[in-house]
Amino acid sequence: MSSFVSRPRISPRLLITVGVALALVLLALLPETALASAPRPNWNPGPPWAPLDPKSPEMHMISNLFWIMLVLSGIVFIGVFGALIISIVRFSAGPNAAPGPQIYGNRIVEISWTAIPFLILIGAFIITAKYIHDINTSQAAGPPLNIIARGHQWWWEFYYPSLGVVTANEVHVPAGVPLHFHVESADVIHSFWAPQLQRQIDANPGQDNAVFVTMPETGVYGGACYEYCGDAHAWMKFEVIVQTPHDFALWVKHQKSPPAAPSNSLIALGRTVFMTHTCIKCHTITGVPGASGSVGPNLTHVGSRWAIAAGALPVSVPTVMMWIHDPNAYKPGVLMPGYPLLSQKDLRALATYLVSLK
Ligand code: HEC
Ligand SMILES: [Cu+2]
Repeated sequence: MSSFVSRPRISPRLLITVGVALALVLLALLPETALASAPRPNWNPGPPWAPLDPKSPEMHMISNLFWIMLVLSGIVFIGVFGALIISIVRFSAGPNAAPGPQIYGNRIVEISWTAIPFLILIGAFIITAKYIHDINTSQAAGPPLNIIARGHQWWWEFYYPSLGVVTANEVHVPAGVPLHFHVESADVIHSFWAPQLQRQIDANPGQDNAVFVTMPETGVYGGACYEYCGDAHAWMKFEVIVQTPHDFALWVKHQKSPPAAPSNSLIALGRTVFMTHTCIKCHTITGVPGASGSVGPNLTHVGSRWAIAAGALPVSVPTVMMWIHDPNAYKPGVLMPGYPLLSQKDLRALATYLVSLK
């Protein structure tokens, strides 16, 4: 007993370990605080329980399945722990009690505790299989709108083959129309998920993974990549913009039209700066000679988007300037080089031009 009492209350070793751990945590947070000073656009993937606040019939099924499983396992949990607690309270013997009767086997008990879990699991399996089948099959009538959602390190490309429209990090869809997302990848494995719309689905290179969904109402829903895919994985967000069919048709018409000619000399200078730098090797702008690269997002209407760089910065002249100057500062690991040697004048003209591409 005495050796126990004379022990120091807190060992120096413990203090050092805790100190080192705290220092490491603070160090790890440093780049976070540095990054947090950048302005970030609004992005709303719904509440943390978004899958339980479904906005599509498909997501409703998934959330129903969750509740069914929760109730089923809740009943089992309460049953097992109830029996356990009752047994402990009612049948506990005191320290000096005589040994209880020695019995071996009880056919009814053994058959029931094998059969009941078996039946519960078979039931759960059948319900799950039915729901999996239903959410992976188009439930809506009518021809679907096909949309290719291609993951890139670290942004999403959305391409509408039947409409000839391509955009990045935001996907416009008409309400009430069945959608068929073809989820693909240009490089590594990503995962496509808008929590209030449908299930998560892997984006694998060389594979066309289907997601079917019909959005009954208009609204804006956030989504992101949910499979770690490299440095900037956390900045791989997108928005789903559900519009009335009329608004959607207007959007499509606008996206298909080439951008307006530069309306002032600053914008004209910006266009020239764009054309005479390596930007055109990686980016496409319809109507700009030589600008047909596909390494980065299509910039034809970049000024109309909710954000640049998959949510890393909002769209404005100062933020686009910051981005071009040093993209890595706002999206570490990004696959676009910085242009620190551009003059302030050229940089401002370039950003003004890009933001004007509505
Ligand atoms: C080596 C290829 C490459 C070059 C060269 C390049 N970019 Fe990029 N750019 C990218 C990639 C890749 C992205 C996507 C970054 C991300 O979101 O992860 C991007 C993103 C952007 C974006 C954001 C677009 C959006 O919708 O998110 C803008 C604006 C942009 N680049 C402008 C430029 C300009 C201006 C130049 C020339 C001064 C340039 N880029 C040169 C590859 C390049
Ligand atoms: Cu990812």
